[in-house]
Amino acid sequence: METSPIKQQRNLVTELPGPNSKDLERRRSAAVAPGVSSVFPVYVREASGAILVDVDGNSLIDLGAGIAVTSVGHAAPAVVDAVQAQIARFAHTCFMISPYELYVAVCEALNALAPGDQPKRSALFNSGAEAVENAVKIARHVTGRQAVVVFDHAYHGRTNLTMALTAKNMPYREKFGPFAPEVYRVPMSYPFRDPDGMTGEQAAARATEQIERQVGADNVACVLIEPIQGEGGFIVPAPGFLPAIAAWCHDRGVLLAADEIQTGFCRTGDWFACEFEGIVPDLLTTAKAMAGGMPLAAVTGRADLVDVVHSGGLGGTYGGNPAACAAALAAIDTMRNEDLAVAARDIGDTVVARLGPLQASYPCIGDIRGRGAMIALELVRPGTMEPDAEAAKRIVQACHRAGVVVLSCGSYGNVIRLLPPLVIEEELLADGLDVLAGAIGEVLSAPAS
Ligand code: PLZ
Repeated sequence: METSPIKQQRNLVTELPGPNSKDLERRRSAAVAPGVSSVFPVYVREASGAILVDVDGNSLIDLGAGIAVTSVGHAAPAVVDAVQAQIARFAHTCFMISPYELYVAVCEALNALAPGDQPKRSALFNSGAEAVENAVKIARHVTGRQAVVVFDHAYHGRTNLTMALTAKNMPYREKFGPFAPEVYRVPMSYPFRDPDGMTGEQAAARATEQIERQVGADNVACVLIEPIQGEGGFIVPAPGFLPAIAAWCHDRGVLLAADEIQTGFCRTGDWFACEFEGIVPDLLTTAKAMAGGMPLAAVTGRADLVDVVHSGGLGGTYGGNPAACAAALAAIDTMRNEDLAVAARDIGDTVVARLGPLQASYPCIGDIRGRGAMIALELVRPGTMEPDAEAAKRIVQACHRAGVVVLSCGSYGNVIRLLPPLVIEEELLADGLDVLAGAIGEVLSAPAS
């Protein structure tokens, strides 16, 4: 691996946020719509690997990767080179007007990597939400059916259709309706909160029985699911749940659309989380890590389905932007060459080995779960299942003050999640986890103020 220009070490030279960040925060509040918020007002000047350098010269450990985006690391050399070279050649033509090879090459790569051996086709877009919208467009067009089934705790985006698909009201949907129709929500398999001993098959039956009763299988275009839910709380369904849902879909002519926008591209220790239980979705949405930090998203699906949509039915001005495509090819190469799926598994093992033992000392840690480099802690009030969002918030804030960026998530806001760049160095990860463990000790031992 090339040596990075920025030292992969945490180093604080001011309190956080520092004076320059505070100045920028003042400018921001006069200029930026407050509806767009930031979890921690520390402004970034540059970044490399798993280190963010702020405008005051502090080096922070990034255990969030911009929400699972910079899996190949910040400023990954191959991505930087590819983007710079492409921008100098041409930045944009619009693929729908004058096409170019990079778009085709990204679709070829996606078709080869996506689960299943059947012929596939892909289309490229700008954001995860846009990819999800297009998966639904394709599913409805192909099946001639309208209903879309989604799950409790699901997150699929912030556009009008994807707000309807997303489960949580605050902050995503509050007063932003009316929402798109023909969206139906059913229970997810949530082993920590489901009745004791409920199997994946039983949880699937609970969901499919509700679909049949409330929607009617014949009306369903697709079942849309995150194989491991991201924003909803890193919820890993019980074994057997996804295969049973897939089988139900298959038997009823319902398309299975897997949203792997957060889980995809090595994050969970495989190229895609569906692979863990051998699920082959009919449609797959991807974004985030695919392009190493450049905005790019895709729908990849069975050729016999995707080919049904009429010419000109899908597209957009920027979808498959050349620089974003160049970045994607470089990021995918990096994942392959550096075996980042294996790196993700190693990260998961390290995180669980470090944080797992804390559960014995802190009964507030109700659950530690996830797969690969996608691990979370769910916090509850001791001896209960009652979510403790306040504790999660205080732990996250303590980490931030110490120069470690961790994120919370969860329908109840009580989950702390780790999504480090997959190239994070061992010592840096160990330091980040020590800070998190220290913050957990500090917050969970102290009485709530
Ligand atoms: N599907 C599974 O995780 C994006 C959203 C953060 P966009 N998740 C982070 C926020 O608060 O906006 C996401 C996802 C899954 C779809 C999306 C949407 O992807 O690129 O943010 O549109």
